[in-house]
Amino acid sequence: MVTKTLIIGACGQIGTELTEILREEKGNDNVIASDIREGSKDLTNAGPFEILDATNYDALEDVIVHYNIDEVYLMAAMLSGTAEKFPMKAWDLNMSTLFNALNLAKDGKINKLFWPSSIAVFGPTTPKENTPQQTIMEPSTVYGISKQTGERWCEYYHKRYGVDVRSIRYPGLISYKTAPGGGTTDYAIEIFHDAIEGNYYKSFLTEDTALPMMYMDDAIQATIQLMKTDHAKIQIRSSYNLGGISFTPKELAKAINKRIPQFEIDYEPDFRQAIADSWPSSIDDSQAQNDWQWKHTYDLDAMVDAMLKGIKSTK
Ligand code: AKB
Repeated sequence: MVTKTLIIGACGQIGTELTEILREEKGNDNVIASDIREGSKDLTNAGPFEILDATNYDALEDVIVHYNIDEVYLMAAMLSGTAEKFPMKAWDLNMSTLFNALNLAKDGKINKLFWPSSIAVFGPTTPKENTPQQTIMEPSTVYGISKQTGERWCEYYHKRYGVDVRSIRYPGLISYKTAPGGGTTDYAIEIFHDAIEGNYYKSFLTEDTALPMMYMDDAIQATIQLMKTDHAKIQIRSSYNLGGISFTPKELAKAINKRIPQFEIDYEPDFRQAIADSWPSSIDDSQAQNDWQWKHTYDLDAMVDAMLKGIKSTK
């Protein structure tokens, strides 16, 4: 029997592509997309869609009961850059949606929950290179604090109540189908649009700021793979490190330059530089490799080719 899946934040950067792939796998009617706002017609017309404010427990419960939902992907969150501007709003959104979903799982209304964490759980005192799964975590951003706290609660709900919650610490995610919103790693997406439109990009991070990144196809594969993994194999109930590729704005610009020789870049760091400086530059994901055989596919060149081709195809 095919189970029913609910995606919260389905119109966002990850949600859009996750909904598309899960609908291909499970059939359109078995994947209920939801968001606080209307998304693209492609997404809302292809299968069931609900306007849903997941900070509202009753509204979330109604949708879950109405569609007899088995598993939930909770992809709604306020990202690092925006969260620094609206700290309380970010805390409220990021935590209340998680608690609502965890409590519904605890009460047996859903069987499985995916919740995204981030490399933002790490902070300035964390080892920067090849950051291990278990290490010092003293995040200095509002977003990072909310994600670290969320991880603790996920593990607690699993240990105390047996909730089947699974999570990944996403690196910066790079995609062209839906614009990201308010992240520090967003430069690595903007740069492609500006390179194609005007051969020029002004980076808000310095040329040598290395950050862990991943092409969206890999991130979606990882997410679905983790959710399909046998319960007994999942050793980590806080959140799994996921590595991907690591590069600086200068290295990315050079890779774009090879394909668009006229492309030029300048650097004018803003408040997001401090956020990036507090994060790791590369991640050790051996625990995910061991527990659920994770392996990424896209390297820097493959990602750059896919982005340029993808953006051009939407013009
Ligand atoms: C952000 O930059 O805030 C996100 C993230 C790394 O979680 N992309």
